[in-house]
Amino acid sequence: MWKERLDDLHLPKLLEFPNGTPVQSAGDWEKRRKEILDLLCREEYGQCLDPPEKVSAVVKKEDDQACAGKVLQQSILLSMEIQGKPFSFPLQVFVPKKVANPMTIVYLAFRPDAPDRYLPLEEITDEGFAVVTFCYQDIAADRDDDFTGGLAGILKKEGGRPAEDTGKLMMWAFAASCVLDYLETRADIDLRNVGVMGHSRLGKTALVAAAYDQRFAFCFPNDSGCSGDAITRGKEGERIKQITDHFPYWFCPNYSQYAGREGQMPFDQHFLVAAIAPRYVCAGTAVDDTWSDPMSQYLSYTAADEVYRFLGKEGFVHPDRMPKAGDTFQEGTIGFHLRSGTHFHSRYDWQQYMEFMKKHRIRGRKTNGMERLKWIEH
Ligand code: GTR
Repeated sequence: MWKERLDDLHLPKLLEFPNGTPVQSAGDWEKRRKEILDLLCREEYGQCLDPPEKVSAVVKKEDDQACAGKVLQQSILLSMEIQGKPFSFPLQVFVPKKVANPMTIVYLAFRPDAPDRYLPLEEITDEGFAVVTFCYQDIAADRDDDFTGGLAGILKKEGGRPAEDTGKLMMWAFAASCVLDYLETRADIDLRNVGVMGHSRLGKTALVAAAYDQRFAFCFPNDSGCSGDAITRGKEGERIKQITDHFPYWFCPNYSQYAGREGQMPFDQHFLVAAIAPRYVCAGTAVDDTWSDPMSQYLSYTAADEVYRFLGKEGFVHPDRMPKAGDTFQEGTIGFHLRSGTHFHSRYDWQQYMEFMKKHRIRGRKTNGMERLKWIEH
């Protein structure tokens, strides 16, 4: 049973300060949440970045007849200043014409192509969603380049990486927030209902983006697994040793010290999920994605649930058992599905996420120019 499995893991507590004082009010939780985000910066993802300066956007190409005339497509170059240095990256915007004020998905993409095997663009816009997408490689290369290019080059420190140095997952997440800065200047999308989505390493990134930026009302991590939504303690498949051996640059150098010492981590991945509360998160995984370990992913949502409930939300509504193929749980603030098949961002996953977003759409006046929340105060 899920409850016994969770108890056996002896996870670090979410609703308790390090000195043992319980979290008792919403104000306490805000403090605790900051502590959690700070901890995840120091131990796992590396320091987060301050909002950029001087953000500007130029429409480079526009086609108001995309997808058989149903969609407005724009290629945009987003420019900004980071630590006094210029940085820019391209993004693609797709707004369905048939819907006024569409809900919007910021999609972190492996490739600049749209559509793409993971991004069935026409189906998504036909469902009435706007899509804003950028290729993560345009932010910082996904390889061990000694932090020489893109945003990594700008942030590079002299004399090697400090223990809490910003990892690339955090850089990609930062870019998603910059996209949201830009979206706030547009009048044609529903800013109350913006979700951030990605698959696998970009599923991990989507979680980081939503945890640190409260303007994302929805988060959709697909097959995010190790160092994403899967509880690390007792995890099958990929573990910290493998992920930090292969992809040390995704994380801060501190993280690798926990390889083989998972039980000593002052956190686990339910901290990342809980930092999104009380906002919506809906995750997907696949039975044959044993590298991600669907059961450990599920456990993380069952563990984060207590924070949602503490904040007066429904949390994770699920049956009193471990999940099986074909399960979809969408009633609560936390959604989860387990499909058959392998590691992939499939049409089926997209359908579940769009269904969830429609079901939980936040109603009310469109708020343009919302305050940009700081990622974290040090
Ligand atoms: C794997 C990695 C996983 C996952 C995956 C992906 O090699 O070990 O954690 O991120 O890549 O992004 O496709």
